[in-house]
Amino acid sequence: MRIIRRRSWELPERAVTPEAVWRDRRAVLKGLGLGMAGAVAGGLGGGLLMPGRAFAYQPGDPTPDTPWGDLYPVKTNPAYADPGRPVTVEKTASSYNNFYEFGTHKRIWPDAQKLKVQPWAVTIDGMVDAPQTLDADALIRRMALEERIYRFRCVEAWSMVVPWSGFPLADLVKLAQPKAGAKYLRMETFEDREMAHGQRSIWLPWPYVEGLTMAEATNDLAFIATGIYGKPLPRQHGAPLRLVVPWKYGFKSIKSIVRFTFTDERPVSFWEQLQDQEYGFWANVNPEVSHPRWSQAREQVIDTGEEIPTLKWNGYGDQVAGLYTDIRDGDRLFR
Ligand SMILES: Nc1nc2c(c(=O)[nH]1)N[C@H]1C(S)=C(S)[C@@H](COP(=O)(O)O)O[C@H]1N2
Ligand SMILES: [Mo]
Repeated sequence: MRIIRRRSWELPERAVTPEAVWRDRRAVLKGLGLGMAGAVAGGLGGGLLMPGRAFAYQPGDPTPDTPWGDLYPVKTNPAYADPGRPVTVEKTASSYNNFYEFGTHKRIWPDAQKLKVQPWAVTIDGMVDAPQTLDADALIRRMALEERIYRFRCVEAWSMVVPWSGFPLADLVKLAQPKAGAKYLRMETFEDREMAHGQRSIWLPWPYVEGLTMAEATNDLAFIATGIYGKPLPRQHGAPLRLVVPWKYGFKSIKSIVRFTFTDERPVSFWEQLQDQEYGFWANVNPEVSHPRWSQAREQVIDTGEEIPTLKWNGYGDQVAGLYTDIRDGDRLFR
């Protein structure tokens, strides 16, 4: 067993796990006659320990078993070449992840290697003229790929800067040909309790779901990442394709998507269903609107632990602030 020391920028899990989850977890464990001792053995402390097994793959290595690897690296879009901050060290970004399907801690990368990424069916359905199911490989090959370096701000007050490869979400919307009545895009992650042990947690509302308005989904910043650091997306980052919406808190950037559904009903997202007061639908970054349990004024850079001020819209206001001028949701726009 190797003990991973917690770095200064890593909040203890109990500080960031939604209270509702904790309450429910205790209730469930009590019901099962386990109590907290069982809970700890069952993995609440698992964030600090990693299996001693030797993994052939290590963070930063080429992504194993991804036949679409020949597509990368791709050309950087000059509009998104300068994030104004140093790019996060690749190994840091790919060994500190949030992916509840594989555990509630940040060291999920070894477990996430269980994710089978081929074949991977992607379904586009709902209020569209061109409903279709196609393999991720075919979808990715159809799209014009580019690289974009984005700032990324998690609701837990840490941040990174990474070069994503992929395509604008607007291009997928074009492919789908939504009907005039479609108002939202709902996205859903895979569901497979054998592959992803985190999905055996009955207190979490699987599958992971996220949603955007059509105006958000077709904004130029909204991006489907299929790669990172010039390689196909590693499993822990949400292979084979995940959303990136850098003006919103990180939980909106749903991983390992299997379904895009166009709808006239506002989707209820995974975190919203668990704890609506803390993790709402809009979740736009704003240093002036605190999370109910911590300030959002500053963020810790995951490489260095340096604390920097958080920017409204994560610094992307020129491109996105206009999307919200007619929405009267007050502070709810920022939570
Ligand atoms: N399916 C799924 N998508 C998810 C999550 C998750 O638990 N499951 N976590 C979210 C959160 S809270 C964050 S901060 C980012 C982390 O992305 P990264 O691990 O690639 O940095 O993924 C988001 N997408
Ligand atoms: Mo997050």
